[in-house]
Amino acid sequence: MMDCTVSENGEYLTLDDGSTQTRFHAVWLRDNAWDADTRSAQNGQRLIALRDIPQGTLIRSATLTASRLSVTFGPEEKTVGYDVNWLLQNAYDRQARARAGWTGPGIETWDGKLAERIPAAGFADVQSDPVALKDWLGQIARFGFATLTNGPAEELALMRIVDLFGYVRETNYGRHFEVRTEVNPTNLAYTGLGLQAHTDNPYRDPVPTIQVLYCLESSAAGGENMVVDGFRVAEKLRAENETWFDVLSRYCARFEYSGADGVKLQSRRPMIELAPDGELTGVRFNNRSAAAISDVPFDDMETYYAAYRRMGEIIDDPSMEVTFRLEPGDSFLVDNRRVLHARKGYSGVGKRWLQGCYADMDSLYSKLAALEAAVPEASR
Ligand code: NM2
Ligand code: OGA
Ligand code: ZN
Repeated sequence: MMDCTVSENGEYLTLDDGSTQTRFHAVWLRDNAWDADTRSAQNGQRLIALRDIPQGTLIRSATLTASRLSVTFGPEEKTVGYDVNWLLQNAYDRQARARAGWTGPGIETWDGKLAERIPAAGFADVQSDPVALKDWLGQIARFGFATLTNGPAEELALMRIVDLFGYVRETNYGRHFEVRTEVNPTNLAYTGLGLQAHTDNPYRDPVPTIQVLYCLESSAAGGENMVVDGFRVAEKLRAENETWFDVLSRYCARFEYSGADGVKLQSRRPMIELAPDGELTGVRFNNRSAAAISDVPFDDMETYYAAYRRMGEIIDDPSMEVTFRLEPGDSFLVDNRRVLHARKGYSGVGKRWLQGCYADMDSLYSKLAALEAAVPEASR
């Protein structure tokens, strides 16, 4: 039996299910009212601003009937109904996290052993089946990458992938770009060189949060792709040496690209990015585009370089990587804030040709959430 008590001064109330007490402040409850004067019935957007809620808002009374909580607020003398389950889902009565570098429950970090269960789907399935699409997007949210196989070996087929969940992020490289050996390459990606595992475009702010790479030809020897979980790399670095994790998250690195006429992209961001509450939100790592590091104080620079070196060693450790070879019609998508991608060098007879483009994770999460709401787990 759930029980509700209001604190003496009316500043908060407590829901008690017999084992857990969950407190909610008066101002928080009032701000999260869902009555027709507070929220638009058409689109759910909030109609009021905080200035419309009196400063000294308090709880006059609260009554619980089944899963409905009715709260009367003063000085407005306004009564609002709440779904208790909604309140518990949005509860915040917990201790602040002590340790930087945490990830939420929706994230599963991985190493090379993920090779046994590479997140994957078939091109035709995600195009035609919303459940298959939901599962594929869900794997990207959880693991930060997934492959998609057996698509058409047709130019611009990668756009049909982006169309499933979002929008292309156009850049100086175009709406899409051709990844193949060129005579005067404006980027080392457009050569047969191997590329160390990296995140793309760290010199951009914000970075594109998705990259899609789609294979059209792969008859040349070599050119396999590898992916590495940058979040697992950060966790490993932190476990080995907390100071190293700290310098890479506290100080900004710098990145730069000016390989084409009229382009001079520059950014100042840490290699390990944390939210203000310590959540691990991103990794930027790209040897080709790292600029002079000039934001680390002299006294910390040696430690910074030791940390940077070790981060690179962890990234290069074969036990951290998942390797696959794209055949024409195969593709993969990475969360470019998290998962690093690499390729082996290729040469000799035959050709290798990929098309790539950027997009963003916000619309992918949105599509995933909408599909989850439309195709509930239980109905599968
Ligand atoms: N390309 C493939 O971030 C990078 O510079 C990697 C990006 C040229 C769009 C290559
Ligand atoms: C890139 C890149 C990898 C590949 O274009 O950003 O990393 O497989 N390419 O060619
Ligand atoms: Zn790349």
